[in-house]
Amino acid sequence: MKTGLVLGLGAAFSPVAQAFGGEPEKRTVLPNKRNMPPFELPPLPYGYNALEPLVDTLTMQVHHDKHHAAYVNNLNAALEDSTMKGMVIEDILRGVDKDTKVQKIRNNAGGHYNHNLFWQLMAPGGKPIDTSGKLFKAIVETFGSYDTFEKQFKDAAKGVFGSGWAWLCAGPGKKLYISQTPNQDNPIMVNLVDKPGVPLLGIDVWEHAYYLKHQNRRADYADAFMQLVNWDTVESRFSAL
Ligand code: MN3
Repeated sequence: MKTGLVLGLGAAFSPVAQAFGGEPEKRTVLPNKRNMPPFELPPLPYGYNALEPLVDTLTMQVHHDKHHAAYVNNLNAALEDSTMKGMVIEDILRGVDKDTKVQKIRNNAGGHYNHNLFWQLMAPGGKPIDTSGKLFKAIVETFGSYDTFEKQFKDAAKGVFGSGWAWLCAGPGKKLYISQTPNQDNPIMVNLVDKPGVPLLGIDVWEHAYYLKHQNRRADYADAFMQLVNWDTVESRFSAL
């Protein structure tokens, strides 16, 4: 596994790799089996009902067991006849582009990576940001205040047209920025996004993430999500860069 990571993440040419720096094994975003092929559906890090009442049990069951599972299965199937077979997930994400021949890999690799991250970005009751930590300092430096950041992040979530994600990312030099991606694209897809970077925090704004509870009220869901954020995860991702 270690060899694979070193080989896979030694792509010093990409802005994402540059943003990581440090020891090769530290460059991976999620250093564990779920990033290595064949890809597997990770268990939720908490119970289906653990995020109630902000995110309901049925939504979590369907979202994880059906939607995320489908991305994993479809990704493994799409890789069967691909030169990308055997790559770690980050390299697949860096490799996809607009070519329709990699459309299925693009959609499902993004779907797997994004959801794998998404589950870890929430915790029952949320875990508050450490106001004495480096991430908080960087947020205040970049956005002026934490509240301004949160407003801009929620505005980005509300502003995604159709299905997609809003992100807090770190670009080269660990510079923070907020972005949006359509469908299951993400900021690691250097051939597809204007500003590539490392996703630190991401909100899934596909209707499957919130419609049963919040119906058309995406803003309510974004408010709920912010109460559930596991800032320990976000901080550790930022620290690892
Ligand atoms: Mn989803």
